[in-house]
Amino acid sequence: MKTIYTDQHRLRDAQTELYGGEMVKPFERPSRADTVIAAVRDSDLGPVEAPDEFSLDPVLRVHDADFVSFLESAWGEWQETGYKGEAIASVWPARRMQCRVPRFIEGKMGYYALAAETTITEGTWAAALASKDVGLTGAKALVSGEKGVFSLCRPPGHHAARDMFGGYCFLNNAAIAAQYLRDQGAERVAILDIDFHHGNGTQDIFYERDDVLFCSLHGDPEEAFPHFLGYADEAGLGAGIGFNRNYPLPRGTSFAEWRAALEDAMGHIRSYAPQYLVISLGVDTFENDPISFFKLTTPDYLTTGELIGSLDLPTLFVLEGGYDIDEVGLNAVNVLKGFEKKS
Ligand code: SP5
Ligand code: ZN
Repeated sequence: MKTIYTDQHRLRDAQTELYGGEMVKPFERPSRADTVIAAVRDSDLGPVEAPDEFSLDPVLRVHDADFVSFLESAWGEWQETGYKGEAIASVWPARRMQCRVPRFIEGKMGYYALAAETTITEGTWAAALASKDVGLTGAKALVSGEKGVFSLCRPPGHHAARDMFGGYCFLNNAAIAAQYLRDQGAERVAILDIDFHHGNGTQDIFYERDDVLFCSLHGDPEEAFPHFLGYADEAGLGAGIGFNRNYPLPRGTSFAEWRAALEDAMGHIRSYAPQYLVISLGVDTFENDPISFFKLTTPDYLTTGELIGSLDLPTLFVLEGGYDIDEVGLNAVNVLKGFEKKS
């Protein structure tokens, strides 16, 4: 299978993340993608290709225009204040306050942020744009008849909602790609999110729709980020009822338990009979991941890829999380290898 990749991801190089009350070096750092592309090149997976450039049109199909303008200008506006640090949200429209966009950047940061760990920096917007191009180029290759494509996206995307960034995400690469597939003529697209964290952004974008099925396996939001979405009773709204499925799983979840949830989700995907499948591929389910609590091992990712391949659907893999820098490449590539073996 082809891998779509660009070095432009390095433009996202934040120096700070708010973690446990400290400012630490971000877990979501450039070396993640460097490790993954090295593992792809070391494998016999197939060619690495550069992305095409797309306009903002496919982005505006899933994100609000004011949010997109905010992302574009936020770093410049933050710099104009004279603040010395990276742009960070510190105040929110909390309960019983006014949910409107203030003029000053500090207010805008809180309006558009869903979490404070993710700063905006020089180069963040350029990297986010390149990352969505990586996703869209993969989708385009599927439309041209490829069976499986790996979009090595960085920064990741699944936490980015219609009008919110956070969880290391700015533009929702998987959602943008899925919408593009719809706009190219597919009637039904399924998104299966296997990142450790709930794909709150993707759920938000498609929650009221029946043309995109969203299934997510993740750490129980009672205990895991993003805490305020991802519960099992979130089934969709309006036309979307029944087309959103969450599988919150407890601390210490083993592969056997995780696999049972995966197979249940796969059953729903099979009955939905989509033309395309988009996988939000996070490997922060790994036993040694520094910020997560599942217990998957490196060989489990091969099995995961085989299971996904057994759906026998044109499949786009979009990279999301995975923070054990030493193993993130091998684990991600194992999913892809497993898929190729089976499909
Ligand atoms: C794309 C993606 O994987 N985003 C994840 C963003 C998570 N950010 C907040 C992490 C807070 C982690 N708290 C973990 C406590 C572990 N001892
Ligand atoms: Zn994650």
